[in-house]
Amino acid sequence: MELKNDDQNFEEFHLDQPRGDRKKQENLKPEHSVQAADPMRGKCPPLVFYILLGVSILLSVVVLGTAVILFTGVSEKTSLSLAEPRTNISQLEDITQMLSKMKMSDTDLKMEISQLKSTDSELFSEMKTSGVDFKMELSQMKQNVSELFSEMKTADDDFKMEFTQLKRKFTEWSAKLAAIENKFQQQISDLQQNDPRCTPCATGWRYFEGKCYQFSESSKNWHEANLDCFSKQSYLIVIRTNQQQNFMKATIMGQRCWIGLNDLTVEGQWNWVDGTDSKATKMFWASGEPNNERNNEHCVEARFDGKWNDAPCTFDFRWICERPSFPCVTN
Ligand code: MMA
Ligand code: CA
Repeated sequence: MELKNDDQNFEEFHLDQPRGDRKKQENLKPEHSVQAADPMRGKCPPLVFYILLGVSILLSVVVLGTAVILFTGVSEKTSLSLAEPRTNISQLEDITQMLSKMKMSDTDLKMEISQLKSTDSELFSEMKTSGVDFKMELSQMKQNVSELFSEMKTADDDFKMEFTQLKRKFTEWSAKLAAIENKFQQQISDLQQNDPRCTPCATGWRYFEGKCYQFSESSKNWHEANLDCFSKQSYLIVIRTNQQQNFMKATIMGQRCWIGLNDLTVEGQWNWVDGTDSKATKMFWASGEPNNERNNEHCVEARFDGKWNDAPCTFDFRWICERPSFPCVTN
């Protein structure tokens, strides 16, 4: 801003002086002005003067040249060296900044490491403590489990003993209850039979202990007699109790009569027609029977005295059919 181009400078410089002075100055000749001002004019020989002038001019030129050379060299040098430090300084500043930053981050890192270390040690200590606690708890639990097992074993033994006792008691009580039930049922049946409004058996059938019986009027072989009963939704009499045996004996009144027992399937294995297990019921064999005379006696008769005898199935005897009684129907 302050600097102006050469033309302007020139203008400003010459505007200070009036135009006339400038003309006068331009017209001035250096020789005339020097000659006029020099008091030594005429005293010194002109050759020496010119030599001195030449030498001084030469010296001035040399000095000026040297100065110019030096100045340009210095300025070049300074311009070069001035630019470099600037970049160097900025680089240095950058590096310093980076270093400071690095220092800071290093401090931060150190702090973080120290924190991590302390956290780690805390964690380790905690883990150690909880490990010890865990071990203790585990040991306690093991002990508890073993105690529980032992208790359970004792309880199991006790339970087994109690269960066995209970089973025995149950069997006893079941038998007693069955006996009571039987007696009770019999009493009901008897009551029902005595009740004129109750008809537990169809006409022509006799009621006895919950069942209906029909004594045949004719005689047939065992198979025909068996079929006759089946046709009447009944079966040949099955004798399970003393009462039934006595009832049967009283019914037949000394006549030979087929009952529902045979060993037709396997010799010596006596089967009741309704599937009742013959080994579980009392048998009323006559003395010396069954003898399977002539290897041909597989059906059972009640003799005149009611006792049982194995006889040939082809014999014709009277027979007794048996069937469950109807529930009591009152009008
Ligand atoms: C006799 C006796 C029985 C046999 C019958 C056959 C009367 O009893 O020997 O064992 O089954 O005869 O009728
Ligand atoms: Ca016989």
